[in-house]
Amino acid sequence: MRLTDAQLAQVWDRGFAVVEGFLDPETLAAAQEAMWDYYPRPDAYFADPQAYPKFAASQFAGLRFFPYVSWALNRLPVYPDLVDAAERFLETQAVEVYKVELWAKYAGAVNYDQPHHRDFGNHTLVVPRTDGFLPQMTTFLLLSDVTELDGPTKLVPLEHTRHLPLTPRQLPMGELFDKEIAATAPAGSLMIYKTDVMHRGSDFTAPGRSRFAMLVDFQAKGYPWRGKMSWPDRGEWKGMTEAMVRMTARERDLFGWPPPGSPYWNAQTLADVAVRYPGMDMAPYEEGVSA
Ligand SMILES: O=C(O)CCC(=O)C(=O)O
Repeated sequence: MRLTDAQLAQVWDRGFAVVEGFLDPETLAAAQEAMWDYYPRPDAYFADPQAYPKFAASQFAGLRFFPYVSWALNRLPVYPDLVDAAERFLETQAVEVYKVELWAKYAGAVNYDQPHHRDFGNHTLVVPRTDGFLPQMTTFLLLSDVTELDGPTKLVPLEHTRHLPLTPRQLPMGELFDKEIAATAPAGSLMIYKTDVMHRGSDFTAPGRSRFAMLVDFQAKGYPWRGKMSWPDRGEWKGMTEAMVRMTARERDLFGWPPPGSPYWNAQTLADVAVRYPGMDMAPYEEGVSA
């Protein structure tokens, strides 16, 4: 679903927006099925939580990082309406994906409650500009229904925090809990928020519940003090070759791949990249390259 201008304006004004019905049903169903390559289905987990001790190691033990073994997951970060939202929010076509995480949480594995914090600490070496120049766009694609019982993200509208200094990024536990809004929404919804927004993970409030989401973050290209993941570092991870082959030239560009017309492309690189990525359509990169 294409975001409306009003929804994007809400991210600016309030700091976050929740868009229900964002993913189309086919994309959502395929991604949900593909998650079980990484995680136990809730029935299996809750039948014997002791069989999955790794989820008890920390709140972050359920994180799995891009790329994934299936296209059904790898295509989510380049979902056209998500890229469209990023281009419009960041006000440039020169955008990049700088983080992709899949996150599973299971009730009782660990206490998922967090204090309110701003995310910029590990998204930039400096601080966000408070006038909105060069924002980053952080998102959660909900892959399971998130009710009040399911550990929803809780966010504080900017009107309550604009006066607070950017540092320290974290408030004492309990502070601003009276101002927070729970991002409850059905599977397939999108939550967008800015990196200066106070928010927190919350714990499940009933047993036998689970929460699954993919977090995809975007920024304008060209500012090396910002970022989180290095895609070349994951070049040999399972799934990366298929992901790059199946993406369009535009979608690869979101991961830093040289675009059509880049001086990188010559007869040698066209031939050798085709060998590294069997099946890739190299035609977009051939223009202007002499044989
Ligand atoms: O999982 C969530 O709902 C939010 C987590 C969060 O804010 C964090 O770990 O920084």
